[in-house]
Order: sequence, then structure tokens, then C-alpha cells
Amino acid sequence: MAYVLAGGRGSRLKELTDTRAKPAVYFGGKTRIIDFALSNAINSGIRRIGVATQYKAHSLIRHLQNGWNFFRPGRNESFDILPASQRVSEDQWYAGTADAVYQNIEIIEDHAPKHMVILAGDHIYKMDYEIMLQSHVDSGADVTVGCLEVPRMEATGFGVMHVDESFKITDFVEKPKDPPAMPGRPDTALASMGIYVFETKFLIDALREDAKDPSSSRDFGKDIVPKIVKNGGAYAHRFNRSVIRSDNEPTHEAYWRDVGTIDAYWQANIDLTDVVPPLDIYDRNWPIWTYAEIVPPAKFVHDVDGRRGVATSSLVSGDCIISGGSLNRSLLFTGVRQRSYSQLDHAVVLPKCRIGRHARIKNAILDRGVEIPDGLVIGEDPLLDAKRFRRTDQGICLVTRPMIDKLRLEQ
Ligand code: ADQ
Ligand code: ADP
Repeated sequence: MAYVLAGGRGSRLKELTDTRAKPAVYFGGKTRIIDFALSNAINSGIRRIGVATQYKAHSLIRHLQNGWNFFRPGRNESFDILPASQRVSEDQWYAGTADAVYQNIEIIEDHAPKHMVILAGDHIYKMDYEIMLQSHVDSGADVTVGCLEVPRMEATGFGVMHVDESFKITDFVEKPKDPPAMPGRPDTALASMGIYVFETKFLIDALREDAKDPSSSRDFGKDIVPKIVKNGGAYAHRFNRSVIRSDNEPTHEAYWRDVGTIDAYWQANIDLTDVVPPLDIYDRNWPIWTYAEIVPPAKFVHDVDGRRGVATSSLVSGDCIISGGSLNRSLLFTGVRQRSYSQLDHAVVLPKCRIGRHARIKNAILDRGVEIPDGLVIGEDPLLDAKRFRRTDQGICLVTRPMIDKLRLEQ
């Protein structure tokens, strides 16, 4: 059984997570972030899935009900959406990630899976969990922690570990200020991906034990995993470093992104417009499942001179109409309308946005349903942008509906 933790706040994504949890944030043109973990589970052959939700869960739950409701109990399949504060007591939310599993122990016992794969619902990657499960069985570990190498200075936000030659974890620190390096590699640290494999019985015993400890914060990374490391039962599983792309070109860097900040989110989306992107979403052997509305094709209409109405190096989803506008290195989600003489450059445009005539937008993220007034310019005047929108130090502007409403009132 896969158990997906999807309750985090994702507060570093600022206004993008004002109305939706991070796992429900749109990514890659047609999908949402959580679709990656769920698709990995499906593609790995897992047919029992639970999703623990908490903050701002409405958009997420609606997405799960629309798109992930195809499991058949009669074939030993199940899909449980498990919102916080509704089962054990009315006012008790999930204290931490371990508590989000602990509060649903009865549901897990009901399904009686032999193993549990605990996943995070907020990372972009493609991974075969069966290989990790096999390595868990082979090593006889109590817990197997998915891990990858990251630059040491970026490891402060992760669980960081040391392993011996057999990949047994000898040391684990959650979010260290000064992350320990890998032996002989001063600039690299081995970071936890926040995904774990347990035998179910072991996991339930560990959760019940942890629940008795009043000093515990009920978190996998802070409490459960460090205790098992102390007892010598934790092993690391290195995320596959060489993957074969759909065009049979092997790539050697395993793609995994947290997309936890506006800059990282913008970059990971824009990366998809590369000639050969590091993340292949066209791989028919590893489809990313999602809920997709039934929509007509994208349409391109040229302007009177016949020069505009074009997209270059861009991804354009269904139901978009580019009528006399142009876009380059941009990604349009479903149902965007872009009108004459407007220009998009390095723009991530979420569903149902409208781009008015003569608007020019560069290095920006437009949240769902934003209507850009005729002639608005974004990405050319840093001071003005910072006043009107959420502008990052790297110069990326996040634009939301309330920001545009405010702008209209002022003008
Ligand atoms: P963090 O990144 O801090 O560390 P955390 O906030 O614990 O992750 O969230 C992990 C996952 O659980 C996320 O998918 C989040 O949405 C979800 N979640 C958080 N709180 C929840 C709650 N109360 N109820 C339900 N779901 C919840 C973890 C590990 C680190 C590891 C990183 C990798 O602790 O060791 O390095 O993930 O990103
Ligand atoms: P602009 O103001 O940028 O010129 P419009 O929105 O008036 O753009 O649309 C121009 C052309 O785009 C229309 O004449 C039509 O061919 C096409 N178009 C616009 N909206 C639709 C629609 N809803 N369905 C089909 N085609 C459309």
C-alpha cells in the first residue's frame, strides 16, 4: 500500500498555495504536483493508495475524486482520501507526518498490506518504487529511506545521512544547519527524499510506541527514522541515477525536484520547454496520470499581417486560443486565451487565464484565471513589478487574481 502525505502547507510558494495545498498546485501543463507520486505508485504496480490531506484540501480532494477514482475494491484495489481532524477526534489535526499515518492505523489494518510505501505528495520525479521495495526486502531493513545526492549547502532543508558500504544508515540528522558531507566528497551530502518503506507490522508498532512518547513531534524525519537508525535497522536506497528516456537516450542525472519556492517552480516548468528537457513527460512507458477535462484542441489564429499567432519552444495545452499573439519559451495550461499583439516570454500560465491585447509578459507565473488587462507589461520594470506583484530576488513575478483586481481599482 502506498500512503501519500499531502497535508503540508507549502508556504514558500506564497500566494500559489493561498487557496490550495502544495500537492494540488498545477505543474507541467496538464497535471498537478501530486499526480507524479500517484502515477509512480500506479506505474510501480501499487493498487492500494491512501492520501492524507490537511491544509486547504478542497481543491486537492476535488482533483483526487475527479481523476483518481478508478480503483475497484472487487479487484483488491483501494483509494482512500484521509482528511485530518475527522476520524480520531473532531479537533485533532495531524501533528506531524507520522501522526498522519498513526491516526489511520485501523484503515491500514483493514487493508492488511504486507508493506507500506510512505510518500510525499509534493515532489516532481519518476521513480519505480518496486525497486526500492525489493532492496528493502533484500537488506532485511526495518525501514528503507529513499535518498539522493545534493550539493552540501542545499542540504539544510533535508534529512541528511551517513551510510556504510552496505548502505546501512549510520547517522541521520533532520535539517542540519551545517550538513555533514559524504566521505571524500566535501561538497556533497546524502539527503532523504522523505520517502520510506516499512513492513506494515513494524511500522504500526513503531507508530504506537512513538505515540506514547510525550516529547515526540510525531514526525518521520524528526522522530521515527532517527530512532530506527539508533537501533541499526535503517538502510538507504539510492534513487536510480541512470534512466532511459523515451527516445532511448540514457540520462545520467536522476530528476527530482522539490519545486518548493516560486523560483524553483517557475524554473522546473520552464525547463520543460528545453529542446531535450531533463524531465521527460512524453514517456509512454511511464505516463503521468491525471484528471483532464475533455476539451477541444489548441488553436492558433494569425493576425492581419499573418506574422503573429505563433508559439516557439513552448507547450500549449488543449482549449487554448492564441489569436494574433505570440509566445516563446512558455507553458500554457488548459483554456488560456491570448489576444492580438500580446507577447509571452518565459511565462508559466495556469488554466483559464486571459491575456489582453498588446500585453507583454516576461519571466512570470500567472495563477489560474488571471485576466491580464490590455497593454499591461510585466517583467520589464523591477520596481513597478515589485509594487504590484510578488517579485522574487531572481526577478520572477507571481501574478494572482487579487493582485490584478487591486491594480484595476487603482487605475
Ligand atoms: P520536509 O520537507 O520538512 O521534510 P514535511 O513538512 O515533513 O517535509 O512534509 C513531508 C510530506 O508530508 C509533504 O508531502 C507534506 O505535504 C506532508 N505533510 C506535512 N505535514 C503533514 C501533516 N500534518 N499531515 C499530512 N501530511 C503532511 C521531509 C523529511 C526530510 C526529507 C524531506 C525531503 O522529514 O528528512 O529530507 O522531506 O523533501
Ligand atoms: P483578438 O482580439 O486577439 O483579435 P479574438 O478573441 O477576437 O482575438 O479572436 C480572433 C479569432 O480567434 C476569431 O476570429 C476566431 O477565429 C478565433 N477565436 C476566438 N475565440 C474563439 C472561440 N471561442 N472559438 C473558436 N475560435 C475562436
